[in-house]
Amino acid sequence: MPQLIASSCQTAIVGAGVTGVSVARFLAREGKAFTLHDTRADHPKRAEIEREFGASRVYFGPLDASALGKMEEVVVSPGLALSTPELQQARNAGARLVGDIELFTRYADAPFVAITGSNAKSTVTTLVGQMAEEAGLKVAVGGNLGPPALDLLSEEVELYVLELSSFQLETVSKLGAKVATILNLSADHMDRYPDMPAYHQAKLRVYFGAEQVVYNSQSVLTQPPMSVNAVPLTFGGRPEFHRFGVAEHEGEDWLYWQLQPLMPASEMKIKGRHNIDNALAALALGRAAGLPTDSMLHTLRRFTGLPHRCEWVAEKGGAAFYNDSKGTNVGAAIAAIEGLKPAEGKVVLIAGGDPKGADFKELRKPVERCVRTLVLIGTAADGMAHTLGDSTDIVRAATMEEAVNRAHESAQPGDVVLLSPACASFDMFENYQDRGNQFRRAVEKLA
Ligand code: UMA
Ligand code: ADP
Repeated sequence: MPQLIASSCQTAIVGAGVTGVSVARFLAREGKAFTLHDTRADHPKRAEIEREFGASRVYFGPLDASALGKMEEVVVSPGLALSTPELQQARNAGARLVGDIELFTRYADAPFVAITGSNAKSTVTTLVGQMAEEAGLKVAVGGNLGPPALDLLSEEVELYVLELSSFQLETVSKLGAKVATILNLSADHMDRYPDMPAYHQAKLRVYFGAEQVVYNSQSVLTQPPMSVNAVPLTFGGRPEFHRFGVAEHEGEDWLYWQLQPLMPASEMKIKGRHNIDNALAALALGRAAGLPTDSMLHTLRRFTGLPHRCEWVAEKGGAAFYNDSKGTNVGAAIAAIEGLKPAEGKVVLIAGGDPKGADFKELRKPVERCVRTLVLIGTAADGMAHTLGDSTDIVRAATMEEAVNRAHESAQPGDVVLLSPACASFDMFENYQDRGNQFRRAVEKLA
C-alpha cells in the first residue's frame, strides 16, 4: 500500500531497532519531522513504538520505495543492507542514504576515537574508555557496543570512544575521527558481503578524514589507504619506532613503547596473546588521543576483561572452563583456542551455531594442533564436521547442557574446555549473552 507522507517531512528513518529508535528520539528532541519505517509487520515492539512516536508516522511492513525516494535523507539502520532494492530505488530517486553515525558526526562537538575490526572491538573500546576516564576526562563510550552513538551526545563530554561495525561504516561519508583504527581483519558477515574485498572496503571507511591513524603492524589489510598529516602509530609485533610492541625483557614478555619497556604482560589480568595485542592497540589509540601513559598502564593492570570474552568460569575435574561466547567468527575462535591452549593439556572446543556464510577451513590447523575433541552444536554442525572431520574427534550435541556434559566427559586434567563457537547464536539462543549464560549454568551444574 502506498505510504502517504506529509510533504513537509524530509527525513525517513528505516529500521525501528535500537538504532532507529535512537535516531527518532534524537530528531524529535531537535524538533525535526520524520517518518519511521521497518520491514517487519510483526515487529516485537510495534505497539510501543507506535505509542511513542505516533501511529501516523510509523510504518511497519514492506518498504515503499517511492515514498522514501521523495525524502531528502533516509537514515538507514545497520541491520539493513544498503543493497535492499527499495533503498537503492530511493537513492536513484535522489534521497541521500546515511546512518546514525553520520548524524552523530554532524552534532558531536568533542573529538572521537573510532574503532573497528573483525574482532576485539568491544574489548579495546572499553579499555580506551577506561583509560580516558582514569586520565580524568569526561568520556562517553558506545556505538555498536552498548548505547547507540546519538544517545551519547552531550555538551559535557570531552572525548567519545565509538565502536563501529562495518555495517555502520557503510553509511558514513567523511567520518573525521580524531583517531581511527582497524584492529584486525578476518572473514565475518559473509552472508551480507559478496566477498572479502567488499567487507574490507566498508572497514576502510573508518579512516576517512581521520586526524591520526593507528593500525596493526601484523596485518597489511588494516593499513589506511591514504596518507594523513600525522605519522601513523602501529601496534603488535617487535618494538619499533612509532609502535607499541612486545618483546622479552628480564625473562618475560613486556609491553613496549618504541624501544622502551613499559610493563610485563603478566601484570595484566586478561590472558592470551590476542589480549596482549588488544592492550597494545588501546595504548596506541590512547597515546594518539593524548592520554598519559601512566594512567593507561594503571587501567591495563586493573582491567579484568568483558563477560563472554575468554572468561574463566570454573574448574571441574582438573579442567578449566572458559566462556568465549562472543567468539562469533573463525578469526575469534582461532585467537581464543591459541590464546587459551595450556602448555601441557589440550582444548576441548564447543563450537557451531549460525555460520553467517563462513568458510571453516582456516580452523583446520589450530584444531589439529590444539583440540582434543570438538563438540558441535547448531546449524553449522554439518558444515563444520564436513570441513574439520579429519582434524580431531567430533561429537554432536543438541543443547548447550548436552554439549557441556560431552565436553566434560572428554576433558583430561590440565585441559581447557572452551566455548568459542565461531558462529552467531541466533539459531539456538536469544543472543551471544544467552548462549554464554546457558554455558555457565551447565558448567555450574557439573559435579
Ligand atoms: N531488520 C529488519 N527490518 C528492518 C530493520 C531491521 O528486518 O527494517 C532486522 C535486521 O536485519 C536485523 C535486526 O532487524 O536482523 C536488527 O537490525 P537493526 O539495524 O534494527 O539493529 P539495531 O537494533 O539498531 O542494532 C544495531 C546493531 N545491530 C546490527 O548491526 C545488526 C547492534 O549491534 C548495535 O549495538 C546497535 O545498532 C547500536 O549501535 C549488534 C550486532 O550484532 C550487537 N552488531 C554486529 C556485530 O557486532 O557483529 C555488526
Ligand atoms: P568484537 O566487539 O569485535 O566482537 P570483542 O572484544 O567482543 O570484539 O571480542 C570478541 C571475540 O574476539 C573474543 O571473544 C575473542 O574470541 C576474539 N578476540 C579478542 N581479541 C582478539 C584479537 N586481538 N584478535 C582476534 N580475535 C580476538
